[in-house]
Amino acid sequence: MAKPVLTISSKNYGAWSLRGWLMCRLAGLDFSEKIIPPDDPAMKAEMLLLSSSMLVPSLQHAGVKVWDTLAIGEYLNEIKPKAGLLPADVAARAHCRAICGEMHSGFASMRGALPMNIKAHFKNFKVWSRAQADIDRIVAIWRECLKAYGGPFLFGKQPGIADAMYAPVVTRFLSYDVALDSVCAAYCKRVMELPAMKEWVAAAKQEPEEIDELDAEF
Ligand SMILES: N[C@@H](CCC(=O)N[C@@H](CS)C(=O)NCC(=O)O)C(=O)O
Repeated sequence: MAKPVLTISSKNYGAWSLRGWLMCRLAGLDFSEKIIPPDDPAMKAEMLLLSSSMLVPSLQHAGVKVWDTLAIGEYLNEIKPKAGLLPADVAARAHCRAICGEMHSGFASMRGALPMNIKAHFKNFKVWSRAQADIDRIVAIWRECLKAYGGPFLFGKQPGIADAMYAPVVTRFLSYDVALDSVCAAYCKRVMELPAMKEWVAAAKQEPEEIDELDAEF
């Protein structure tokens, strides 16, 4: 069987790419990655073959093509049930899906004002009030999960889909110098210490291209 392929974009700027890639890693999937530069119009045609939405990440596995990050996470949970990407308990699983859904469809102000940019570090970055409201909600989500399931990850002992969904928020909080309480700061440190995260960050730092005016998450 051909190796699964995950199509992604920039490792420095691609927040959705990071989420899908980290889910594949946490699932223990042996995959190869195909990187499509986000600003290369010539790649659009090829992208349509790889992802029906023309967006990345997109996973090709055993003749199945899955696009959209949450669908990829659910698919990985089905093919790798032992990886524990979703919590085993039905109530915790519902909670996990709810906070992943919030991340997937929400926090537009935070995403717009603080686009993922792993290479950057903006000291004393001024966060505008709507983005701060998103940050406050994210912090409340993290605190509630860490308390309810005992940490060190959002749903307990091992990292899963929820941690992958919020991983680009962790990198943003560090890039934009967002002030955090000790519980959330420790959670960010834990996520950044995951071997897969270290690998992603190292690759992001090696990326040559810079995008000057980035006003939306991609
Ligand atoms: N809702 C989608 C969002 C994916 C998305 O916006 N991907 C961005 C890159 S990280 C993209 O493919 N942009 C390419 C383009 O706009 O041409 C998901 O969950 O996967």
